[in-house]
Amino acid sequence: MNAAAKAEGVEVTVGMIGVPTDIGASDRGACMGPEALRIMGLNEDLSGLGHRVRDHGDLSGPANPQRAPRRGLRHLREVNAWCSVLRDKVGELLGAGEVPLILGGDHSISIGSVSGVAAHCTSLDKPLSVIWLDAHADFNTPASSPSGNIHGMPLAALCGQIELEEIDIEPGRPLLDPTNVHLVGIRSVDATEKSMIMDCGVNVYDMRTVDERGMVAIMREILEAVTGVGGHLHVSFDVDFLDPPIAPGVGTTVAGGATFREAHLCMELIHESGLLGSLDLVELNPMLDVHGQTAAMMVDLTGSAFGKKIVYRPGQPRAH
Ligand SMILES: [Mn+2]
Repeated sequence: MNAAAKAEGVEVTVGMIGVPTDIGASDRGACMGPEALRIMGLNEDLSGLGHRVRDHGDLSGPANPQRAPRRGLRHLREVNAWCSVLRDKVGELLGAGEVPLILGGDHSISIGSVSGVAAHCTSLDKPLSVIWLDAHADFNTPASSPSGNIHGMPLAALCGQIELEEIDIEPGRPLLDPTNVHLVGIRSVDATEKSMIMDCGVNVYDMRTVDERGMVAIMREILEAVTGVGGHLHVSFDVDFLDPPIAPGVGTTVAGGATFREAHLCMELIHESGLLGSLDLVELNPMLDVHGQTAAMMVDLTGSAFGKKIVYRPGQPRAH
């Protein structure tokens, strides 16, 4: 790393944590996501950008019993077990000054990662903003979800719409202020979710908005809002945010997602903001991937989020 980059202070210690589970999904296979990301060179790419990378290995938790939902929730006890261990681990890494990079795992694990970030922020009296990149709103509840799969519910849970006491989400006390949540790329939203996200005050940038205004304009607006709030930025990146032809390795593809360049722009702008404090990479399913292309895409996009650029422009932070 050169002195100029050091002066700009862009190098960070990235704390990688694997969460190998598909407990919250209907399709099996996301439990292999962390290993696919490692094999595709995530650690090497981030180290190559000048960052210090600590791979904390995989967390362990219950196996997938493949049971039917109970009271509208499938595998609640197992989801809670994974999420509580992840919550504690994320808190530990943030306490050590690392940028947690959470390798899922299906999206239910974000209940744990964001809970850990939220607890850390509460202890420091820091506000928390979240950018949620997804094809879906992930705002289902046990009453509205036809499947009971918890990977369709994490944002609702984090915004206090579901009582999951066992992972310390107290009824009526949301961990996330919905007005500090920015939901980008959605294009498949259930009827009850539509009213809930709007009533809750979540900032919604659906694909129609991305089409009309462009990724740059909306990301600048979001990052300006996050800057205004101050505090910590967590990004939760679901593979299905991406357009299926460039990212087939996910169980819940929806046509019309973010293109290769839109996704890279999104990550590059997040990096340039200097705000990124923690990142989830979720729902990569190597069983559904084609020659590892989705894993490679996620590794490449993570590089962009941590400072990889085509060329370096004057006045912008350089990673190395
Ligand atoms: Mn999701």
